[in-house]
Amino acid sequence: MSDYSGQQGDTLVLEDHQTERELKEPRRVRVLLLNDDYTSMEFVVLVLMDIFRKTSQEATTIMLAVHENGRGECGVYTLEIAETKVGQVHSRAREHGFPLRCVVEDI
Ligand code: TYC
Repeated sequence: MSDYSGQQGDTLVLEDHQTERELKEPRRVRVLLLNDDYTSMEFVVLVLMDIFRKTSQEATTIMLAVHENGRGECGVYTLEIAETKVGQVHSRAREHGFPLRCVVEDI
């Protein structure tokens, strides 16, 4: 939260609780998929293709990495887009009765 506190010539004056960087560039975060024992591999590949716009090959590689390592990166997005994608993954998984989890992580 920050207040825009004025303009002095061409200089934008900020309250000290918001940095200039935050005003210029939205916060970017990493979206991770987490492994579990119940979600089917086929479903994870479809999620990666539909929600994260991966090709079939990319999706398969990411799914296998998550299966092996416990977690894996789906992409880097603005916080708002990342949170939307996490919600889409969880809705889709629950519709199909899978416990698939997806989280946002600071870069
Ligand atoms: N471990 C799952 C299985 O063996 C597959 C899986 C991969 C599940 C990635 C979740 O994010 C995941 N069916």
